[in-house]
Amino acid sequence: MSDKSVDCAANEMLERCDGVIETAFDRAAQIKPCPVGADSSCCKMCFMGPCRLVGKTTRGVCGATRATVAARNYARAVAGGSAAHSDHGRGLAFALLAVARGEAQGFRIRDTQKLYAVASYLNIATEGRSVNAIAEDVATKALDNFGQQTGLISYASRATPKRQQIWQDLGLTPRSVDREIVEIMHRTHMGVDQDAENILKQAMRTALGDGWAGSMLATDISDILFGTPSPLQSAVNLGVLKDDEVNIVLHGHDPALSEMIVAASTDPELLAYAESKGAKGINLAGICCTANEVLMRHGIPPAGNFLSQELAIATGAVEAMIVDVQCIMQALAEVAKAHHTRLITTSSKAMIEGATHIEFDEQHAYDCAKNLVRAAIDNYPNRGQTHIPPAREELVAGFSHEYIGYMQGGLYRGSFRPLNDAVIAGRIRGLAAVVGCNNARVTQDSAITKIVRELIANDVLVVVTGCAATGAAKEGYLRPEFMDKAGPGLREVCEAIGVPPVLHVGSCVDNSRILTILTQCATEGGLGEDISDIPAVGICPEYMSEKALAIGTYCAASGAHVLFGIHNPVAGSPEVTELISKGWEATVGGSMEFEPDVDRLIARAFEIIDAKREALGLAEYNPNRFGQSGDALMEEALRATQNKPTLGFYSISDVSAE
Ligand code: NFS
Repeated sequence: MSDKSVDCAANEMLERCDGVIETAFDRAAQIKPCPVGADSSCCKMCFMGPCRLVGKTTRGVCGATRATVAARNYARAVAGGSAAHSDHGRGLAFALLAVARGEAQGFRIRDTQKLYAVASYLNIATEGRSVNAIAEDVATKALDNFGQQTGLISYASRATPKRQQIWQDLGLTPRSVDREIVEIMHRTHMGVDQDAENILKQAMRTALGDGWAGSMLATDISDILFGTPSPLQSAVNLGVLKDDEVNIVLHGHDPALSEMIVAASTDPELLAYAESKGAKGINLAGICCTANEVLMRHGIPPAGNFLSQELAIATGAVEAMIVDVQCIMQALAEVAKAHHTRLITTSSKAMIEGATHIEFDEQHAYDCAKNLVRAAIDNYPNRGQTHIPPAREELVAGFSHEYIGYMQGGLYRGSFRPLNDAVIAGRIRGLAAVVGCNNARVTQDSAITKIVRELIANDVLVVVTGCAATGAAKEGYLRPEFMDKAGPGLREVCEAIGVPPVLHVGSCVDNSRILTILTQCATEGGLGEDISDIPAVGICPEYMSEKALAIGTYCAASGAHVLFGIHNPVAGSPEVTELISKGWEATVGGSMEFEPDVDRLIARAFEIIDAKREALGLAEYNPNRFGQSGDALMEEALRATQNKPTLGFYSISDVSAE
């Protein structure tokens, strides 16, 4: 296996690019990461430095200690990540406002049930009011959550009572998204907050503003505007590109733009236009989290995850890569230049030299989307030689938290009871979320896939989001047949409910769905009274972005134990490393740990889950306890006892009895 990727399509493309087109994989090999910066031992907060706190140097010019420097760097990364997610949420709140006022061309409210649910969370009256009036109030209240100067974020009330109390006691409930981010920037300015623990507390408060406001509102408003996901089939990997159609790759994060392009791609006028240029149709595919947004709601196939973005263009088959914000490599412009691909930026917040800028404007959203699609079609005749790797894997996605409740009992009896019961009985050992990026410093998707495999083989139900979801999907882990690789207890539960053992719950902002799922498990009963009691773990094996740190931090501050791979970004300060792990565990019940060794990370995940089981007084996990149950065995037993069905049934009920 290549040390660059476990994805055969990526490896095939990398071989073709070798010596011809430079990629992130090449640059990662050429550039050694700065060891001082990697450990957060570098302080650049003022211009007396940068101060490198290494060797005998333990303080900067101003006297800042290693702990202060590491905590400030950590907090600033969390602020950056929270700002990115939350600004995305803010954009959607403005889009909802425009829709409610009839000012957003092409958009409409797709899920009124969700609008009512969100209105009720936000204490907005619905009785006897028009959908648009409710939507306008929801949007306005959502916008208040970003910028209000007084009060607290609305969704804090969606957390368990125990969690709300912890936040209140520690002063962690966010006031508003922007205020917490600004306060981090203030506190980490030269000469303000010098106390590592206090700085890290503000990092948690800011991250909670991301998780329970910015991201959660982004998810909710996306569902209101574009529909709440439910399971659907699709495919993944570079093989989803088509040789005889106009290929448009949607890359970035904002679903508002991509939704309109999905609509425009089926416009008869544009389909006819594509045909007039010799193409058989218009084919959409996604990269990064935009891919997950349009996959979850429309089944548009992802062409790949973060590290596949350059490789998609290198196929020579992409007429346009349309990008908005976040996780977009500047190098795309160079790769596009070497092919016919038009790299099109669409946000005033994200321009790239060498790209064409066609700004997306909600008031003329559909016209904008049509222009973008037309630009791609116009480029089809310029296509030269192509090479599309045949790799293409089937998948099932679309597991919103609403659907996960629904699948456990239907419309009227949907609940988390079956899941909780399965955990209590030990059929399911625990829950894990495998999330986050690719990182060019490690083999693409290697840690993600190994962790998912090991978890489900040991009866841990896994939810995935973001690039981790795409990585798992590329290896076929989101196919129902992957059930075969699950431990017998997990397999039986999945077969009974009719779901795969690895559930794709969405994009990176949809990690907020995981907060909701865990809160629902906690309030369902039997697994304690808060996220911190549940046998669950969050894992981000191949992180590279500040957003990942923000996510990890809001999960920890919500009571979850979180494990990151790659490298400890605060390794320069053992004190800060301790504060965010054992320190946070003691105060908020959750923690952040960094473990670059994948096997040790997996062992630690099981250790955390099993310790939570023990604390709840649940039976110790025993893989053989239900080892003889499950549909496959039932069929086998029935076959073996064809002439003695009664005996067969007895033996089956014996072994599956709890
Ligand atoms: Ni999230 Fe990482 Fe980016 Fe999505 Fe992928 S890199 S933190 S998973 S696309 S945001």
